[in-house]
Amino acid sequence: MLLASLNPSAVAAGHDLADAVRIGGVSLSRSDLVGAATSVAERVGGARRIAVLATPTATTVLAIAGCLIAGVPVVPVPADVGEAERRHILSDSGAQAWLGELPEQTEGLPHVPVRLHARSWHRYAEPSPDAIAMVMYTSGTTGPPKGVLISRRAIATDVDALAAAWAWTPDDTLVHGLPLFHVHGLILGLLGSLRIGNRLVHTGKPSPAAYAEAAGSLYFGVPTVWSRIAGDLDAALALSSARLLVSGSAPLPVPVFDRLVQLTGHAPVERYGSTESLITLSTLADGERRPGWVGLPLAGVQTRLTGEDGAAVPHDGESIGRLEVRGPMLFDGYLNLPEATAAALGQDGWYRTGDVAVVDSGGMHRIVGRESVDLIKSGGYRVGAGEIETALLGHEGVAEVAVVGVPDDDLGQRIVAFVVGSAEPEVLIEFVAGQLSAHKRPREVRIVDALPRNAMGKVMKKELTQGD
Ligand code: MLC
Ligand code: AMP
Repeated sequence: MLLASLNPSAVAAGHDLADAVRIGGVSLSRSDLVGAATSVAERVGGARRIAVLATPTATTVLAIAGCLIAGVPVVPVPADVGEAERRHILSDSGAQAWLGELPEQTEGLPHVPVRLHARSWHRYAEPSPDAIAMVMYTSGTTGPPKGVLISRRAIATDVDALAAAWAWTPDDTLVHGLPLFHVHGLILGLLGSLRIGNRLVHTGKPSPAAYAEAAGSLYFGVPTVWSRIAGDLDAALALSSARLLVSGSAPLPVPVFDRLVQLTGHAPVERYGSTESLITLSTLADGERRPGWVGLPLAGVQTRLTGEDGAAVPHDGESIGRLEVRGPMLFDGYLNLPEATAAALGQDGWYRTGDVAVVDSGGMHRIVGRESVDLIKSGGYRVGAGEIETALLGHEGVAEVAVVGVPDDDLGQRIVAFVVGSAEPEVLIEFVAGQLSAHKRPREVRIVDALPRNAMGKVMKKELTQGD
């Protein structure tokens, strides 16, 4: 079973857990989860795809678990989604209804409510591991977000490999406050917990105070979260009683790693992955944790580095190459995009991550950066420059635009838009927040007279950020 801890026979035989999931002020026992999620399954069974507005609530947890019990692919929609992105996700995915929380605009789709107190004890057959569990939208360098097809097998094998790497067991209490519409918070945080059977405390937002108060054994965070905790003495001290602190989704700065060691007594475990590959590399609970390095391949994962000419790059700890990964946790392609799928995923099963890396002779990996300046990581969110540029060009006060990621102590990268035009910066920031999603809004808009272009007319983005 994908959600192994929700096995109705085991729960009936006394393997209940009173506070299996705590979220949004609601505590769900394991039998609440089985009964209410199976009742959801009965109402969506047979649907082709279902959209879930992934707010951090018990409703979202039951909606997603219910779809997975019924074998209906879920389309998680960002909780802060804007108009254009919502329309794109719904039309591209062909979702047939909203399940659970409702957005401001339903785009004409019917709504299936989730009833927290409904119960069903129907037994569903486990769907095939090949079946798609989820269509998760993620940014590329150009165009609108792509729907990544994630199978049940990918989720199960990834969670199991991480459990082995981190000694993650039902005895853990996992704490995190990450969004439930991306791999980190949803697949690892929520589905991982429902598979392994540990307690999950979702803090709503990943604030240092909420993490400190939750008294967990296992904590997940993006580097922005760890950097904020490292700057909050009380919160950091409270985490010293934890078992394992795990960082991922973006590079963890070495000074933050060092500060966490100093204040909490724990060297954080770092792991690396993506929406397309799930998590493929990690340092180990009982192994070396090296600042600036993201670890070894998980069980079943192979990696390789290739040079500009396609030749293999040696694993000598210094030579830089394009990172490719292969393993059972990889995606099944992008929905409706055979060309983009072929460009990213070879016939031989290797996924071109778009990251450049070095590997040492012991198999330890360090991520050096991204191949393209047009994929930005801000607060752990992946944001395509092209997507924001297209949105801004839709505003009448914008004639030309270039979007870049500028180094930022808190967010890793800060989204900055350089605009030629007459619009006010604040108006443009709100415009993007309303069209795409609040987390994709530029934090800064700089109005300029012209953009630096090369002889071909292409904007020279590196020149734009030289002073930052
Ligand atoms: C919100 N705000 C706005 C706004 N919307 N201001 C102006 N205009 C708008 N439209 C305000 C909010 O009210 C809030 O104020 C403030 O801006 C900051 O809000 P925010 O943007 O939500 O929070 P911020 O502090 O910037 O977020 C940091 C963060 C967040 C770390 C909490 O970036 C985050 O949750 N990141 C996680 C991303 C993630 O999970 N990535 C995983 C991808 S999977 P106030 O007053 O309320 O503070 C992946 C695979 C892998 O990568 O390897 O894991
Ligand atoms: P996403 O699809 O949002 O999961 O983003 C995937 C990208 O996040 C990867 O291709 C990397 O660029 C980046 N990433 C994830 N984890 C790490 C990490 N531990 N260190 C550096 N970059 C990371």
